[in-house]
Formats: sequence, structure tokens, C-alpha cells
Amino acid sequence: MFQDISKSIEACAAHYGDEADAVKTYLTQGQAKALSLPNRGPLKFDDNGEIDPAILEAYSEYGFYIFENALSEEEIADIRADLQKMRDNFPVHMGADTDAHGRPALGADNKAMTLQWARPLSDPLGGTEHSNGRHQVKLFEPKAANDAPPAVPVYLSGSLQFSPACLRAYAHPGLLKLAETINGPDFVPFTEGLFIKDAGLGAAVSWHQDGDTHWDNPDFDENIHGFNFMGQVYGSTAVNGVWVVPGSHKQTRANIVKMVEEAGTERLPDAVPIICNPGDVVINNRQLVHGSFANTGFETRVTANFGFHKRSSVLNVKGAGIHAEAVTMDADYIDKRSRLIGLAIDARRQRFPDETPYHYEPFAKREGEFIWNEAAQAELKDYNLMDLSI
Ligand SMILES: O=C(O)CCC(=O)C(=O)O
Repeated sequence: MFQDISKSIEACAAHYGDEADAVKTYLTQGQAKALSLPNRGPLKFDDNGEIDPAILEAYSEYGFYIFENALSEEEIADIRADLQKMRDNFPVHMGADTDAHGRPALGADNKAMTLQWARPLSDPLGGTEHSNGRHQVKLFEPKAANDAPPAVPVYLSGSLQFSPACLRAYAHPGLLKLAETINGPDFVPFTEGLFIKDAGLGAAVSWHQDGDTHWDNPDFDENIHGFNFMGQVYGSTAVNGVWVVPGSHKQTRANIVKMVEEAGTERLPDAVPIICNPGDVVINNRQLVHGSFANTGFETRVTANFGFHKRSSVLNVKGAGIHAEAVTMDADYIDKRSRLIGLAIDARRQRFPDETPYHYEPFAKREGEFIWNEAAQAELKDYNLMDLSI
């Protein structure tokens, strides 16, 4: 049912010297524990078209849920084709203005952040002040192969401007219904990007919680920092995938330094990997302690991330400054950034005419405003300057 990653487990463990056996056990046991949790299955609805309450209960309990086959084979094929086009247009090396064909590289003249790079198998964020210091510990950095390039792409911000297929996935009616159920019908965007973890090269993302703004809010609750959907383009494994500490989203800001100290290892004992097949989409609470190790295995992971917030979590709130410049996000600002939802719904309607499109209540009387075509796609350039970062 899932890909056999035993060779990757061996390869991963081999990087850890004396700890190789412990790593192997951690990966194998984590995998078994993850697959025993009751938080995966198809996106199900009751007779009234509402999300199956059992899904909402499991999401609330664990802080993540895996929707199997949420993206059809056709949709995944579209995303892979876009990905190939984008990769073909990546800068030929970090900082280059042109791609391998001498054309202007993807994102070369953008104002907003686009492609981010890191040394192969490094942990570029752990233990730094980057992103307001949320990656509190530095993870082990395995040694990459001698012929590995000095830097590899790890994250593409603002991905929907470069990929109509990712834009269409963003308007998946079942997923947007879930966003509505959790965040209310006036839910708003957060940020979108691609996590790229190439086999044998992909960098780590150290343990962290995403939420930054509302930890001391008197109205704090488990959903106040929103969630990310994580669409799996090639699947996700114990070696290349995100690990999470189930249930940690209900508590306050975690002291990850202490968690690692108490465990005596960066391999947090309560964590489990998110295991997926291609086409599965995960909902991941942004307060969950999570992270991913360097990808020392033989399988590449690419995750299409796209998140949503409650409107009340961002309205007239000063942004965290992590994904975009920190400004106070008023109703006009939020409306402008939310236009992406209207455009994505129209893009999806054109590609999948037999599907009932999602009805986004805030644009109930404005649907005619959102017409997707090549010009509208081009106008998305730098849209992520207005990410709703909290
Ligand atoms: O995909 C990954 O490796 C990291 C994902 C992550 O940290 C996030 O979505 O916040």
C-alpha cells in the first residue's frame, strides 16, 4: 500500500555512526505508530454535505489528518508537469539570473521571495534567529555525497503564480469546505509554497511550531494560528517526510530545547512521521510541533503547501513578518490577498467543468470579478508580498 523504503532507512541510519541502530529503530517504530493512528482516510461528508464529524474529532485530537487520494491522478499529473517546467526554469545555481537554457530564471525579477536554497542535507534554520527564532535547535547535518552541488532548491514561495495546476488544487472544493468548517465561511488565505526534498540532497526543517502571533491571546485556542494543507506530489515517508508530535497543538508554545534535552536526542520520542501516497493531502495544524530531517533516502518528496486562517486571527492584526513584511492587515488588505481564492475557483472550474465549484461566501455577489486566463495568471506576480503571516 505504501512504498517500500527499507533501503532508505538503511541509507539514512548509515549516516549516524554509533547511533545507526537507534535511528533505524526510530524510523521503523515511528512508521508503525503513524500507520496505527486513526487519522487517515478519504475526505468524507455526511448526508447534508458537511464534513464527517469523526474527521474533525480526529483532527482536533492529533492535530493532523491525512486525506487519501484527495488529488486525482489527473490533477497530480498536471502538478508534476508544472513542476517539471518550473524546475527546468530554476536558476542554474543559487543566485543566478538565468536557467540552464540561458533564459531568465524563474523568479529572477520578482520583488517577493521565490526560490530558497540550502547546502545539501543541511539544517539551514535550526538554532538561528530566522523566522523569529522558531526553529530552536539545530538538527544533525549528514554529509552529502562528494559530487553533490554546493546548494539545492528547498522551498519555492508564492508557488501559485508559477503553477496553474497548484492554483487549481488550491480551489479543491472538498478541501475548501474543510477550511470553511474549521475557520468559518469567511476564512482567508495564509501562504502557499512548495517544499522540495530531493533524494539524497534535501535539507532539514528543524522542529518548530508555525504560529507566532497569538500564543498570549486571551482568546487562544487550537485553531487560532490556522492550518496548512500539504498536498503530496510523490508521497511522503518516514525518511523524507514531516514528523509531528501528535496533540502538541493544544498546548502553549513549546520549549523545544527542553524537549530535546529531556529526550537526550533530537529524535523526539513522541513524534510520528506523516506517511502518504501521491495525491494524499494532509491537514496540519500550525501549532503542532513538527519538522523534517535531511532527506538521506532514495525518494524525493515535493509538498504543495497552502494554508488558511480564521478571518478574526488576521483582521487588524500586525503580521508576524515571517512570510511577508509585517504590516497591520486591515479589511482592504485581506480582501486583496483573498482574491486568489476567487481566481483559483475559476481556474479550477475551467479545467474540471463537471465538478461543482466551491462557493466562497465573502465573494458571493462578486463572482464575475474573477476570471482566470493567462493574463490573470501573469498578474499574480509577487502576490505573496501580501501573505497573511501570523
Ligand atoms: O515540508 C517540510 O519539510 C516542512 C514543512 C513545514 O515545516 C511547514 O509546513 O511548516
